[in-house]
Amino acid sequence: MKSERILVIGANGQIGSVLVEYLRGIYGENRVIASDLNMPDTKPDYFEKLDATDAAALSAIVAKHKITQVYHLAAILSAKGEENPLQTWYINMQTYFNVLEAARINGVHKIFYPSSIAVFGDHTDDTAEQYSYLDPTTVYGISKAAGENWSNYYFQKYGMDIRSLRYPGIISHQSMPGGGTTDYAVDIYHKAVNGEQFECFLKEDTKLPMIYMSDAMDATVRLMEAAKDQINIRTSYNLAGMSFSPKEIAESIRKIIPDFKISYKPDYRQDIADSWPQQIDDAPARKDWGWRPAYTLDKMTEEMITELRKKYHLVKI
Ligand code: NAD
Ligand code: AKB
Repeated sequence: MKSERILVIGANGQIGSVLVEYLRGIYGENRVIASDLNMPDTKPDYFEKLDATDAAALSAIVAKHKITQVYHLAAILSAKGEENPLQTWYINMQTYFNVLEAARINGVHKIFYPSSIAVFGDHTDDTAEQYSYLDPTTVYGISKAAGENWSNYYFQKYGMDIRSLRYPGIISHQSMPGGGTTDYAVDIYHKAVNGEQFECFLKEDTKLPMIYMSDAMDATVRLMEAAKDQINIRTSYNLAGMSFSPKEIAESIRKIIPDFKISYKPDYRQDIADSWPQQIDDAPARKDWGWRPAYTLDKMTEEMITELRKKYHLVKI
């Protein structure tokens, strides 16, 4: 485990910025190379500036650092993706093809590919099973469904050890989301701790699958560290944390901030949310590699508010 050399692509994003630190805590600082389009202002060590649509540049970084595992996070998410569908398709697919080929050519041992609940569409029931029909309505969802199938193809054809999760909306205090339909569930906490009213772009009863960042990190590394014979799904595993509506998250916040106010002004993201399932059945992940989430909505709310109050210097630490 300690001899791994890991490349995280899209490391400046909501998940990447947390995942890099999480992986460094396990494998060691110098064994996790972060990369993204731009160097962060802090100019960190072990960072490579990379546009992952550039196949040669990506392959050179993999070879230079003798990379053994790649976590490929770079993508344009559901809401932002609809602004320029063809560009979204190009970025999401070309970067993944470049990762698959760089890994195949350079003998990378393992790849992590994040999929999403966005692969489900109008013909999925309220609860999405592992093998529910995939008819995504966004270009983002179409690219994720295609990516899942390419993962399985490279596993079948070349025996490459590619592992994947269908993440629900991820909620974090460490980082901000980057253009998804579930982003409201992070923004709402920032408004609440700052004593501001929140205007939600989804209707009050729109229930969606979500997960706390800490659970998402646990699931990701648990999947990547599982023995090869425990991995029976090579497209992508359903992953569930919790499910709630804007009204329910507001109620959870009011248990700590009683005068918190929310109003509703649905926009184009409502149609995207309506096409997604309300809940995820993740039985295969639980059975194959022992997945169990630790956070409920109220437990997450408590931690989000505590951590954001520290961040905004609203409490003495
Ligand atoms: P994000 O938008 O916050 O971050 C994506 C990062 O990718 C950004 O830092 C961006 O600069 C980088 N990037 C974009 N194009 C790139 C390119 N050509 N080359 C290199 N880097 C590039 O996204 P996130 O929320 O951190 O999501 C990470 C992955 O997890 C994505 O694939 C996303 O689809 C998936 N996912 C996220 C969620 C969620 O709720 N955050 C849920 C399901 C799946
Ligand atoms: C989005 O809303 O696009 C993402 C996701 C669920 O994939 N958070």
